[in-house]
Amino acid sequence: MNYFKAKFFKSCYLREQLFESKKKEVVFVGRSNVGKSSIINKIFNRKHLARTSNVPGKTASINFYDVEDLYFVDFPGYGFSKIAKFKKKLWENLAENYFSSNRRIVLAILVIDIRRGMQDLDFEMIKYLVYRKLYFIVILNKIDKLKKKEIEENTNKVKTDLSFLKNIKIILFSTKTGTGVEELKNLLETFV
Ligand SMILES: Nc1nc2c(ncn2[C@@H]2O[C@H](COP(=O)(O)OP(=O)(O)OP(=O)(O)O)[C@@H](O)[C@H]2O)c(=O)[nH]1
Ligand SMILES: [Mg+2]
Repeated sequence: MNYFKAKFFKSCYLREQLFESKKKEVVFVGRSNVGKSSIINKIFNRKHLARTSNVPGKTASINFYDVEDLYFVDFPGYGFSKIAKFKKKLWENLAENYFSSNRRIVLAILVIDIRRGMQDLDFEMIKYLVYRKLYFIVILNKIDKLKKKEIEENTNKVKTDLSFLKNIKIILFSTKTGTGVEELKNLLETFV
């Protein structure tokens, strides 16, 4: 895939803005602040194409990026505090509409912060992806933040947590050091 050709396509805040698409889609989901948008930028080798921030909840819309025959779909993060219950509802509505519309979702990428591991909402997300019969992988991001031994321990914990799934693919990743980028790009090529 020629990532030089990656460009922003559309932002959808409301279900009415979702459009019919014939293209294959790769969708990034996960808690707020785990690094979904940063990973997309890393793949594209562009610093600021996808919006990132230190403030959780930066991505408020579903953002579509166009790369040749694929859309990369950057989801808003979940895991908002109780104060923002309305945001949770908004997220669920938009997500439900996205996933239940007739789209060619070839791959879902669940991003986890390796320091925090699998949280309740991540399990809910997985249940939902299974229910939707979507093929998905897990990225353990921010491995630059941990020592080698901690990476091993936390990875094993996630593997145990996910042992109910058969052959789930897990990629260790860091947008800071570039670990995992080639592995992810190689995988993406198989979906073109
Ligand atoms: N150390 C480190 N920081 C990272 C890594 N990836 C992302 N970050 C930082 O984590 C913060 C959140 O990154 P985003 O890419 O905005 O996260 P997001 O998952 O898109 O967040 P939402 O849009 O709120 O759901 C930013 O400050 C990034 O610089 C990583 O691999 N290592
Ligand atoms: Mg984001």
